Amino acid sequence: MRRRFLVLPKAATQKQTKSTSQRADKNGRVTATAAAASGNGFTDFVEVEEAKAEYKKRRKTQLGLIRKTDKKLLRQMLYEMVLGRVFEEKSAEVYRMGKIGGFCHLYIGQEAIGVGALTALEPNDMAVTSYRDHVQAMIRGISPESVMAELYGKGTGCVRGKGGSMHMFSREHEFYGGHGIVGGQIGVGTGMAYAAKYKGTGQVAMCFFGEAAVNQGIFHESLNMAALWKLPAIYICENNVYGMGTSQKRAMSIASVAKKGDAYGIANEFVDGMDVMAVRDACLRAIERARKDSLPTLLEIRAYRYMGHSMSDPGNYRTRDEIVKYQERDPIRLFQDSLKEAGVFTDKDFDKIHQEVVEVVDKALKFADESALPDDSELLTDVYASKP
Ligand SMILES: Cc1ncc(C[n+]2csc(CCOP(=O)(O)OP(=O)(O)O)c2C)c(N)n1
Ligand SMILES: [Mg+2]
Repeated sequence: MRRRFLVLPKAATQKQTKSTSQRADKNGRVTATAAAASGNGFTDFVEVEEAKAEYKKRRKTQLGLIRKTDKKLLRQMLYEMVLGRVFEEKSAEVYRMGKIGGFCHLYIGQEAIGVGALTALEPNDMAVTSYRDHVQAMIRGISPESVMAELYGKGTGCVRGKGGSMHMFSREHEFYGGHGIVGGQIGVGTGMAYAAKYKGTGQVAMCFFGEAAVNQGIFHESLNMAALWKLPAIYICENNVYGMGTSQKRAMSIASVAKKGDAYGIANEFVDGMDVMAVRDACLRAIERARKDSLPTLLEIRAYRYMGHSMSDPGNYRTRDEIVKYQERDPIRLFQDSLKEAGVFTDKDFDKIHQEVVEVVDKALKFADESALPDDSELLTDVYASKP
């Protein structure tokens, strides 16, 4: 029953590795010429080795955090991570069978970010994210059934089948999408934080976006306003190394996203996104800063996107070796190893969680399969367009 959790996207078939070991200078800057000179591949195995060494150094702290955390919560965190992984694997399978239409962006490899961050929030706090949203929607409490049904475009989906993969949403769960315009949700998240402050609700707003969104104007305008107006906003950059087929190293002049917070006087941290406890810890600090002092935080959380950008990605911009290298630090495996070492759970507990998850995902698939498409009468409801 034990699973290896190491999926490879079918498309990533290049075997040859063109290792560039291209490094940023101490300001995180990679020059365009250095990038160009490094050839086709942007594989940076050095980054993985550095992350391993850094993880080793704070291993004790990490085990300490686990021992201090409630066992029920630890179980929930692992459950959510495994659920995210299996749910997305199954989504890929049924997508290939033609059951899901349109775009479909999977979260495999990034589970520790969503789980570490969203389980640190209170239920009435707010969250907003990009199109890579299925797993985060479930962590916020939207049921796997209604997320899968939404993927299928069925009337029982959380957006009644009208949003699909990129637009999960639930007012009840304070989950405000699911946005397809890169960076668009950074403005929405800033507005959510502004609303919380204006109304004095005590909520904080957590806003997720990819590293490619950081080059957009909206990121800079939002951070400026959040600092100026002291908004309870937590900006989480999920740095998964790629924006579609473009490596961050080819697209960003100063590679450190976290440091960009300095330009606006915003507290910032770089976080290991393969370590769910490190993510949670950093988020708890940011949440406290937002809640108590009404101040924003920028977190750059580094993980790695195992699958293609979306289900239609040919994947010819990276090698299989590169993916396998990053998978040496698989977030689920790291967490399980730590939980075992800290004496919290055993292999038997892991098997039980995995079994539960498989049953939940099977149930979600059955529910989506058996649900009806939206009724014809829904055709013109909630549609924001006017007659010509
Ligand atoms: C404004 C805008 N420009 C371009 C696109 C096309 N596009 C969709 S996803 C994407 C890459 C985004 O990468 P990143 O922000 O790193 O997020 P990730 O997909 O890695 O989660 C691009 C360029 C878009 N949807 N919106
Ligand atoms: Mg990205």
